[in-house]
Amino acid sequence: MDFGLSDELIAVRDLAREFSEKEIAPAAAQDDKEKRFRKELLLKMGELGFFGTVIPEKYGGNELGYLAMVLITEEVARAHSAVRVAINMQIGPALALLQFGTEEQKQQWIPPLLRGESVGCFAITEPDAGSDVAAIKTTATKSADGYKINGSKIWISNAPVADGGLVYAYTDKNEKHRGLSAFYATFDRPGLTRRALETMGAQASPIGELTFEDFLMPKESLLGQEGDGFKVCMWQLNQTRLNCAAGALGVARAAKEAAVSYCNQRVQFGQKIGEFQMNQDLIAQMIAHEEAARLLVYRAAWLADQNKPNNLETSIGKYSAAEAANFAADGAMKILGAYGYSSEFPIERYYRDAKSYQIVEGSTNVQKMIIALDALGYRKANR
Ligand code: GRA
Repeated sequence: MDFGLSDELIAVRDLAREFSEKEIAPAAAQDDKEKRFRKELLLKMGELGFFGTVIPEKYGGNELGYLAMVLITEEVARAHSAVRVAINMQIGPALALLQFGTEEQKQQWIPPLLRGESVGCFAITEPDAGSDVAAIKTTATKSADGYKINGSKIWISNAPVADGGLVYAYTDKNEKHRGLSAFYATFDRPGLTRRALETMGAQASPIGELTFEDFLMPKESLLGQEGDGFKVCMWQLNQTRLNCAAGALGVARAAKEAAVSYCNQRVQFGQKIGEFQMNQDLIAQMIAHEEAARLLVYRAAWLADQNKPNNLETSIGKYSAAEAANFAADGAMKILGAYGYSSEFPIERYYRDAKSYQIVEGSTNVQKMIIALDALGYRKANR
């Protein structure tokens, strides 16, 4: 067992850290306040190869691997969690195209996603279908001209700004999940209405509704075969879940760092507040949760790099990292008191952003369900 990172991975992590500290962190508070999506950040991250670590060179990637992806995302999220959402919106669609697309689809759509030129998204969730993906109602009707999409998606990250993305819709409603299909749609065509939605955290990551009304896509938009949609979706979610888990590690680390630093500065009752055992208890727990989650997330990434199944390990990592982020943000809030609660300091942002990790990419309960059903022998997670 080797817990060390290769020199190459250390260099990748350091590059991502330097970039995040210089280009993302200084504007994070303002971006959050103004709900500012910075396309130029996307282009810069694209240029640095941040979206291409799990994509072959022939499509514009650099093949550094899943562990590299996780290290980059953690650094970005430590600076600003909302920006790491943008990473997932590029990598998720690119990976689904790589895994299920035709050569033409890959060549056409992956490189602009990796460069950050084409802003991506994935449209799964609907008003009546969140955790229960098979319950979605959006339909894709085939005609001579292609597929006509009708239906409404909600809570879609990047909905207000995306140039295109993965859209999941039923081509055959009678076949239950086996009638679901996956599409890569470009949004530069009639029949799509967007509506931005407000949320508690991840303010600089635009989110909203996509309503499709007779939205016609060419037949070349279909990913894989008709009926492959559920498989594509579960596969895609396994990748984006891992990336999301890495984001939670970044938030956990940022909150812990702020708490430790404050403990070493703030004096009350004649001593630094780090001297108080109740604060030490919080710091120790933060560190133990964060480090345990990190090892779990890195293990899931390492398995992916070995081409081994990692659905179970990804769920365990995502669950643990989301809890670690929330524990750390909550603990930091307690330690910083009014300064933590104040919007002049980043803790309240960490706190708001941490919450999202218990909801997105499969809620905490969905992860627990996957883990427990596997343990009980009811439904294997790695298949
Ligand atoms: O045997 P079969 O042919 O009928 O196939 C079944 C099963 O083998 C079928 O799907 C297959 N399957 C899989 N195949 C490969 C199921 N899971 C997998 C897999 N991992 N890999 C139906 O299976 P089932 O077990 O009966 O499915 P289910 O009970 O309907 O659903 C399972 C589950 C709850 C896990 C699924 O629906 C799920 O993952 N739900 C969570 C949805 C989710 O994660 N949504 C996230 C939305 S996107 C988002 O949050 C964006 C955030 C952006 C960001 O911040 O990063």
